[in-house]
Amino acid sequence: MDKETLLHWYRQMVLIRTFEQKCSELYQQGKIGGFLHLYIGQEAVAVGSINARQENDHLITAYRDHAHAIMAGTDVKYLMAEMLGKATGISKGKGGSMHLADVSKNYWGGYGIVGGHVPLGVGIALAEQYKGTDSAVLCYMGDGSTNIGYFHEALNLAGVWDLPVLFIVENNQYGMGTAVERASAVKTMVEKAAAYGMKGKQVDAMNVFEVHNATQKALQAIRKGKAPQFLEMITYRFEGHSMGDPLRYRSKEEVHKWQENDPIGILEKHLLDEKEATQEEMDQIDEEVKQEIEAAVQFAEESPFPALESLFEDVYANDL
Ligand SMILES: Cc1ncc(C[n+]2csc(CCOP(=O)(O)OP(=O)(O)O)c2C)c(N)n1
Ligand SMILES: [Mg+2]
Repeated sequence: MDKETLLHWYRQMVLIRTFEQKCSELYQQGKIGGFLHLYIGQEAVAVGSINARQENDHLITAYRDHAHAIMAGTDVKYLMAEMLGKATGISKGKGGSMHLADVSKNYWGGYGIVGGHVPLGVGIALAEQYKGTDSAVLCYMGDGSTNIGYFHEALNLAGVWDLPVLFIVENNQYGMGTAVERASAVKTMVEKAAAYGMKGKQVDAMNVFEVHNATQKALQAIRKGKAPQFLEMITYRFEGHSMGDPLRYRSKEEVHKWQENDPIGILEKHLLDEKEATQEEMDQIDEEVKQEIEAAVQFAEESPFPALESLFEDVYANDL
């Protein structure tokens, strides 16, 4: 992998984290309302997997959706404006944190009902199969959604019809404050794929290279007609479920253990050890990203709120 690509990945990971740290600050200032679910700690999943997609592949996810939007290629200024509920936001200020979507980039959003988007991902895959394209769907979800009926119905249908969909479970060890083993009858999420005739793999998802490699292979298999596929990304969220989560359900030692494997730290160490980049080059990227985020905040703050008359616009789609 060339230096340019590696530094590009580094920039993407830092952009996601800096965006979210800024959102946390703006939330505490009361400038972002509603719920805010941070992705900090899970960056290697979105960066590694979405860098393995073809441009005509689709993305769909749950409410922890900022990173996927950034990786889809949406300008952070439209995302920041959406966070602040402004009319210039990517969902015209009416979606907010949980409903980022950019169909021009094949990014179908951001859904708040746990597991509710999984059948939608399968539906998009059915449309592509029907049209005879080589597009696949990368359908992301949390570990908690694998205990929901939608998940099982959607996987079954995808299995029956051999649909081009890659199910990506981001196992961050918790669904709200409930540890995975307290909510799931089987220990690993990947076991659930077997019930629907699907190949699956567990991935060390603190390592962006592992994620990229596994996703690339799974997408290749899908395009060769061995659809669908399933990946369980083993990861961790460093912050609470949403804002104001006192985190009483996990120990400091546990958090510390995972933080030692910070996905950005792992990439940084790789770049330094392999002499792919210098600390100065990475510091320079950090600074550029900081400025990009500041400019996005300024754009968002200066933008107007949606007009009252726009309340009933975009409620139904007339034609797509
Ligand atoms: C159908 C449904 N049930 C319950 C909720 C409340 N809820 C919101 S997030 C969440 C936890 C989901 O955990 P997981 O799927 O692991 O995703 P994570 O938050 O860890 O990314 C729950 C139970 C909901 N939004 N939708
Ligand atoms: Mg979870």
